[in-house]
Amino acid sequence: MQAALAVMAAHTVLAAIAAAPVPHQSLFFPNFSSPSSPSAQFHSSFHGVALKANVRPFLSLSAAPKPLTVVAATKKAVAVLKGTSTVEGVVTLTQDADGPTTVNVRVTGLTPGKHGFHLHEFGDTTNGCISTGPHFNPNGLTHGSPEDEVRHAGDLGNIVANAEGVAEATIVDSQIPLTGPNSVVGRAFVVHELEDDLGKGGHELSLSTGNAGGRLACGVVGLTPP
Ligand SMILES: [Cu+2]
Ligand SMILES: [Zn+2]
Repeated sequence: MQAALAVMAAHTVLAAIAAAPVPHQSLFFPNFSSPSSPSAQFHSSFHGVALKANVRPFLSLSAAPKPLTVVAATKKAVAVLKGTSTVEGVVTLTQDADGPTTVNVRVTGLTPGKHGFHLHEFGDTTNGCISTGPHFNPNGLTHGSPEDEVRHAGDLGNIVANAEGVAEATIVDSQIPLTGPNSVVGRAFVVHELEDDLGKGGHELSLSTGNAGGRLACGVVGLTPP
């Protein structure tokens, strides 16, 4: 047991040293090549006391700064919407720290009027937009409007196309973060054929999809440079 721990510790030190090479590096290699049978050579070349003294500073130095950097940064992401029709678009997402996410949408090729616009659960388009699954719904609620308490996180309501078939919108929403357990990075936007009834249409699909009809175009959310 002690031997196993010592080997693990040696690995940690080795990993840390690989990132910031020091003259002692060569001392470790004979042990690294046979980690399952720690040899006498290991103990004679490197004492337990010395290991402890080295491991702790390395761990605390390499672990602490990372989360701070990630939390403080502005996150940006993009989704390029494509489908089997002429409908296409670009959606950009920006989130400062843990504030709301701002979503800028431009979709072209639509019929004039309202079209349901959602974040669906999966970033999978292997079978077209259908494989993006249902609306992103981490809290297990029913379909609603973006303003409702009871809604899917992915419910972003409708975008409205003008007479030229172009829909442009800026949406600010707190339920579609770019970090954390409910991050939408890797999920997909879908623009629909019909208007989303926001859960209030009385159709059998109102409380699951808003009865928004077919999926015209979709795109997976991916991180972009800040
Ligand atoms: Cu949808
Ligand atoms: Zn929904």
